[in-house]
Amino acid sequence: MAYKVVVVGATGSVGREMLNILAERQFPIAEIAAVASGRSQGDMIDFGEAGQELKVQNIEHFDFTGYDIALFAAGSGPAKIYAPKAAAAGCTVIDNSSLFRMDHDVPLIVPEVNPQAIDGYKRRNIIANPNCSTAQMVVALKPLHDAATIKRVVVSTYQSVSGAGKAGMDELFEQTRAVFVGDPKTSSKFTKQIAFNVIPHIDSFMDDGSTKEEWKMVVETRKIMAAEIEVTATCVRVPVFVGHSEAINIEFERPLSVAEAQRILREAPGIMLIDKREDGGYITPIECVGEYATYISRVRKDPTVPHGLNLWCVSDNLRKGAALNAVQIAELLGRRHLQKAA
Ligand code: 11C
Repeated sequence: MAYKVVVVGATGSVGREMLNILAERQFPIAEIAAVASGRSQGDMIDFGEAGQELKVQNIEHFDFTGYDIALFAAGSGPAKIYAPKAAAAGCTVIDNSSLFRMDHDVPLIVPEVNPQAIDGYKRRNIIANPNCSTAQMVVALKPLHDAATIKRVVVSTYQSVSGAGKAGMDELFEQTRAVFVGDPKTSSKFTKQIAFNVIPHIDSFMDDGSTKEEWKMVVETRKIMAAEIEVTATCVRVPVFVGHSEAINIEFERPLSVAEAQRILREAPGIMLIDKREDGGYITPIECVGEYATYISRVRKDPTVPHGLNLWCVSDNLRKGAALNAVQIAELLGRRHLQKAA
């Protein structure tokens, strides 16, 4: 069976990656449409290796009737208006924004972690894709949780500027150039200079002093994995173009040795363990760009609690953190549901 697929927000960084990944993974496509705001109407974007070009259509006039799957990467504003319209027209929405993630009748899916939860999609015909920093973390946590039950997670993130879109990448590039040539440095996307700096602030502030990015890591992890897990996060923007990194401290209910955790991670879906205790025997963000895997390094004991481990987790935030996960959800949807309906 092949599907009629729409990518909404097709001209943005994540939308383009969705198109790339659909082609790379040879997703069974009967027809594909690229949709974006009126500003991009008529633009041509590449699809696949065979030189196919898609003409961008205006979301305001797009009719979702007859399409099977819509991958939304347009942000919460357009998702609020157009996702329910698409869903009502019979097109299953996989939305990358934060808008629907915590709605109880919308499944929030990472296919390696909670594939069974996708069955609830029929209630609204909408499936939510998690925040990038949550997605890679739960891929790492899930197999360890199955082995020794996680009680508490303390995570510090090192998030690339591409999490803030093309404007974030442009700001890092421009500021870096300005530093070298002695031009004045301006910040508009980030609250402080990002070139040669780090900023402990992603998304808006909440009443308790945490940021929404930190809150998302807590509530999304609980929704995807287990409501009992305690999570506390500090999210930091770093001058890296692509690839989010996370230092994760995990406290378990039962003992789990470093060797056993490494064996479990080596065999777990979606994970590559690169963990040699020598110079360079670990992964850095620049090495994971364009890759599918979530990389784990630096697995070691935390001797300050009865059953604790520390690890380092890196992934391409535009891929596993967004576009790849969305396409994997589409594949799962096809396997579990759409073929049965055909
Ligand atoms: C960042 N994680 O790095 C954010 C981007 O809720 O989907 C994705 C925000 C979201 O800035």
